[in-house]
Order: sequence, then structure tokens, then C-alpha cells
Amino acid sequence: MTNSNNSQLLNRRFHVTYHSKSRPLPYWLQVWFTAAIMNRRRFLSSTALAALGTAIPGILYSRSQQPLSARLTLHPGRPGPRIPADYMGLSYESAQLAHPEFFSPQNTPLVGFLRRLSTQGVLRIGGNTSEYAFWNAHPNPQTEASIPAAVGPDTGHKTPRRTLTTTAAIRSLRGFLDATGWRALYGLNLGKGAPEEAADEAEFVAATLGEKLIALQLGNEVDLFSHNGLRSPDYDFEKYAGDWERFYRAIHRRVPGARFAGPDTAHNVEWVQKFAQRFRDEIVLLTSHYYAEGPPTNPQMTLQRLLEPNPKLLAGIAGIQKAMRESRLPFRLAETNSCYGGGKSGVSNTFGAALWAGDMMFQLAAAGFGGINFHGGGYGWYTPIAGTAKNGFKARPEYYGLLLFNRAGARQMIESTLEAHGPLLTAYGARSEDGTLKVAVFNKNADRDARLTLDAGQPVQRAEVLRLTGPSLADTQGVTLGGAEVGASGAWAPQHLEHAPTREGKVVCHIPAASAALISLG
Ligand code: BDP
Repeated sequence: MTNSNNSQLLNRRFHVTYHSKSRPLPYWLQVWFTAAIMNRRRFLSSTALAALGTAIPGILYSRSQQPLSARLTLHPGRPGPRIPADYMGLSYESAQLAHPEFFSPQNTPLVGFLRRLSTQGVLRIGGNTSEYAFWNAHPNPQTEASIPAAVGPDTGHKTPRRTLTTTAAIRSLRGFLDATGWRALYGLNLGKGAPEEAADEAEFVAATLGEKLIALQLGNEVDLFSHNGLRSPDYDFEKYAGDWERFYRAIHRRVPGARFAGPDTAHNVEWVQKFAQRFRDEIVLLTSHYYAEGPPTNPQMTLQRLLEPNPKLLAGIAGIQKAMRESRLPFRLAETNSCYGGGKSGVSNTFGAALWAGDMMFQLAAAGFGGINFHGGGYGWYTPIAGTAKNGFKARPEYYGLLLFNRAGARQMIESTLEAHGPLLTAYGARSEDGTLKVAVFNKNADRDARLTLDAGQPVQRAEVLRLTGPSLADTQGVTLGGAEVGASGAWAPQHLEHAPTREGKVVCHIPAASAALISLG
């Protein structure tokens, strides 16, 4: 998500200066990235005190050094955005539907992994392969046999294989949604399909999924159609809007009550704004995508870079907020992950990606986003859940970041002010359904512990701490939440719950380097 106007805006309004010396500097007040989100909404005016050392503070210090001190002040009387109950989401390739037994109530291990993350999440079906998935009421075993049983994220290296989506797959999907409690965002083939085919498919999907269908989407990353071979190089928003309308009309004639979301763009925020203006009466939800890094072959795409604030995201947030404000429509990040092109080994599959994902979930909730879908599937580098029905499923590190968000039970962000050394320590305040104050803290420094002083802004008797830990940022194994790993079928129960000392409404909590903590205040 980016657009040049917003980048300029960002540069003008938010000056972030890193200092090149490695010794601690006097405190310089900086407006940090959450301020980009909150300023406009008068929410969470988060500030960070000047960065220490360089932009890579982690490598300058050893653990023997004094912990970095940070202070978070909550303002419980100043509520921020509500967090919808279905904020949690995953995204899979349409090609996965070629195997109806994958999204099936019989796939109980996968059902368990989803239910652990949420009992009312959103499953988005789409991706590059949605432009090569064709509706066919009758199964064709020959074509299906050539598609792997579990489909990973498309890597974009070659034209995806043609797949068939059958009535059996949609019935099975309905059963899967019933078993998980999740609802679906369903992508139709705009790239290679025809309006009448899409209408056939939409009719069956809408009738079968019923209230489990949030909305249909038309096309995946249509802003890339001009250079991925799906349309001519002069394919622009106007041409796309024409395509969208033709498909919309054909579907609407057959399914008058059908709901739509879009534009599901890769990164062009202007298209989201234009789409919102043009079709706000035809749609129920705005969507687009965000990949923090890519392509994986670029040596600059590192774990360190993933953990730092991403200017592309900040600019995108501002543009999306404008689209939401002007159209009064909610927005969902319908597809996201760490590195496009299928992800990057040593980045996407590490514990660092868990901190990245958990942090971004809170950051975007604070920005007023209505939900997030982490893309994955198969054994893709960035998939939160890896595996197949035959070989079993396993939680990858990133899954634990999502689980931490789930454990917060956050339903409303609350305003807070963070003073910290540098951008790699982030913290958020939220309220759960029962009114409990929750604080999520992410220490993305590789080697520097932090000591967080928390001022809850109200009396606090108890502070319970659930920790997200891994051996190191780069590790791909050994991640735990509350001292426990996620087991088969998503089984998980915390083993360690600590209590942080409280005094006069203040809590002091040690946050080791490369870890996160969820603090429940009572
Ligand atoms: C997105 C596509 C998805 C890919 C992903 C990637 O929608 O199908 O798997 O990028 O490149 O652009 O990893």
C-alpha cells in the first residue's frame, strides 16, 4: 500500500531522526509512527524518545547492558477504535478449493488451529490463483490430481495452473465455516473468467454459504493486471471499473442480494479511494493487500528490516483512512504477510515474524482497520499454519503472534502515550469485552532488554503477564506463548502466568530482548 502523495505527507509531518553515535543521547522527543495513525483521530498520541545508536540498535548492545527504559501511559477514559469480533483472519489461494477435503469439517486438525485463533474469524479465498480457478459444477479428477493436496501461497514465478472449483468444494467449505465459526470473503475470477461464469459460481456460493458469506470479491490485485499479463499495459482504474461493473451487473441480476467487497488491490491506495467513491453504494467493505517486503531474492529484504517501521505501511494507512472516512465504509486488509513471492526463508518463518505480525495487528486496530487476513497455506515460508491433512498441521512462529492478539480479547483500543528509546519497542493499550485493560508490548530489539513502567491511569491491584518467547529472533522453532507450544489441532494452555509488581497504579515489567508480553490489569 503506498501512494506518493501520502509519502510526501508522511515526510513532511513525521520527522524521524536516527543518530549515528552508539552511546546514549539526551532524550529527543520524536513523533513516532503510531502518531501517524492517531493524530488525525485524536487517538493514541504515541511518542518515542530519540533512537539510540543507529537504525539497528539491536546489534550495538549486549544483554549485559542496562535495559532500555520505556514508559507507557494509558488514558482509559479516551477510547480509540472498536475492534470488530471478526478482526482475525487468514487468507488462502483459490486453487486450494480444487481439493474439497481441505476446507472441510472432516479436516478437524485445521478446524482446531483456526478455532484457537478465533471462533469468529474471516477466511478469505483468493490470491493469484483465483484468476485461474474456474467454476465447474462437475468434478474433474484428472485436473485435480495435478494440484498438490495443500496449496501454498503462489510465488508468482510462473502462470498458475488452471484449477476447477466444484459444488462439492463449496458445500465442504460451508461445513468448514460452520465447524470453525468463521465466515468467508470469496474471490471470483475477473482476470480470465467471464461475467456469466462468475454469476453461475456466485449464485451457488451465495446460496450455499448463506450468512457465512461476508462478501464476494472480483479479481485479485487488479492494479497489477497491466503488467502480469492479465490485461494490456494500458489497463487503468477506468478500465478496471468497467470490468467490475460488467461482472457486478451479471452477478446482481442472478443474485440480487449479493454483497461485494473490493478492490482487493496489491498496493495502489489511489485505486482504493477511487473505488470507494465510485462503488460505495454497491459494496459493503473496502479491501486491499500489504506485503512488508519482497521479492525474497533481494538481499535487502531482511528480518531486521521487517521489524523496523515500514514507511510504505504508514503511507498506506493514511490513504486507507481517507478512503474509509470519505466513503464511511469499513476496511479490511484482506491479504498480508511478510514478504511477497511466497515469503523468504530466515525472515518469514522466524520468531521475528511472530513479533512483526502481533505488533501489526495492534497497530492496524489502532488505525481503525476492520480486520486482517494473513495469507498462507501448504508449506509456504510465511504461512501461519503449515501442513496437509495427510501429514498433519503445525503452528509456525507467526501463528503465535496472532494467538497473542487473540488472548488479549481486545475489543477497543484505548489512547496511550509511549516514551521509548527507538522504534523497535512498541506498546498498545486496549480493553477487552469485559472491560479489562490489556497492554501488549513488543520488544523487537535483538539484544536489548527493556524495562517498561506502565501507568494505567486508574488503580491497579494486579498485573498478569503472558509472555511470547523464542530462542532468538531468527529461530524457527522453540516459540512459546505462556511457556507452552501450540500442539496438534491447535491445542494450547498457558503454563506460566507471572505477576508483575504494582505500586500506586504503576506496574513495572521487564521485557527481554526479542520477546513480547501481554499484560492484563485488574
Ligand atoms: C500476492 C498474491 C498471492 C501470492 C502473494 C506472494 O495475491 O497469491 O501468494 O502475493 O507473492 O500478491 O507471496
